[in-house]
Amino acid sequence: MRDVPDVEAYLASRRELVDEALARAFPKDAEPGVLFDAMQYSLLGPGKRLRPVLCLAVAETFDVRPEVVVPAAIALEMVHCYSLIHDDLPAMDDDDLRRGRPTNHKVYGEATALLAGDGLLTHAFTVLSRPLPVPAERQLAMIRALGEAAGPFGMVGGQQADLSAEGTSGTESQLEFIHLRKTARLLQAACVMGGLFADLPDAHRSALSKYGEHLGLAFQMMDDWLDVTATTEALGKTAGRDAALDKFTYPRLVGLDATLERANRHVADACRQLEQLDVSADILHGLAHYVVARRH
Ligand code: GRG
Repeated sequence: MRDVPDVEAYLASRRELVDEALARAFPKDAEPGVLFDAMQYSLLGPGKRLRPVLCLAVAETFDVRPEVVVPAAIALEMVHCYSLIHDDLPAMDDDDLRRGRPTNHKVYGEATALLAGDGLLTHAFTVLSRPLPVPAERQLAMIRALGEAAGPFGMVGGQQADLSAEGTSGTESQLEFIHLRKTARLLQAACVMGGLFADLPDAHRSALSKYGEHLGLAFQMMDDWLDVTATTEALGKTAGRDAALDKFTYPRLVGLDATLERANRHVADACRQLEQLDVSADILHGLAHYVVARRH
């Protein structure tokens, strides 16, 4: 029987590594001060750090030292954090609470929140393009993976589709179109980028990419499920927001139980991909299960 890895301990230790690197990402005296304050207010807030941890975990599965992976890990968190800041803006989901604290625009105003998001998005690519101890073509592939996941074929496209679907209903494949882009692509990119730190055959890269996609779809289903079942205190963001905005979600389309069942199916599919790798991938199994076990 497979040993159950201590995923909580792994998450805690790698979050610490990521948090330390994020805290060092910008010089203390950078100007204009208000912009850097706004960027760091959101970036250093208490997030789960799932995208950077996934990137580290994939690389470590192939014996890459985590310290080497840190620039890619923090670039992922910067892109994620930008998306949260913009997602919370009045023109988007108009939310007051994120990571248990007032949203960026509530503290710094809309214009600075927009710029803080822009600053994090663009700086992520500066960080990721600094010299790394990997062949240039693999580093270029990392930059491309992050750009594709964040851009119009990924998160930005998913956000537009999500906004356009408010107040409507549709088919399950239309909902999957949104979730794939809005959420899964960035989690998938985290896995692909982690794999690019190692010299792997194409079959392994493809398995890691599919693992990330299934995990990402499960993650967004759980996000929808938690929005209905968890409290604002547990989530650190306003619970019930999807219903308030009349969002097109899995609980609305198929109900709570079927949402959970589909999320578990994607986790099983994600784990099946790991069988293609020639190494033991216990932490990656554990992280896939964490996605459905999490309660915030
Ligand atoms: C370009 C103006 C402009 C806006 C784009 C791309 C975008 C805004 C928004 C992305 C859509 C988005 C926020 C999707 C939701 C993904 C999701 C479930 C986020 C929550 O992730 P967690 O739970 O958050 O990992 P923490 O706080 O733990 O990091």
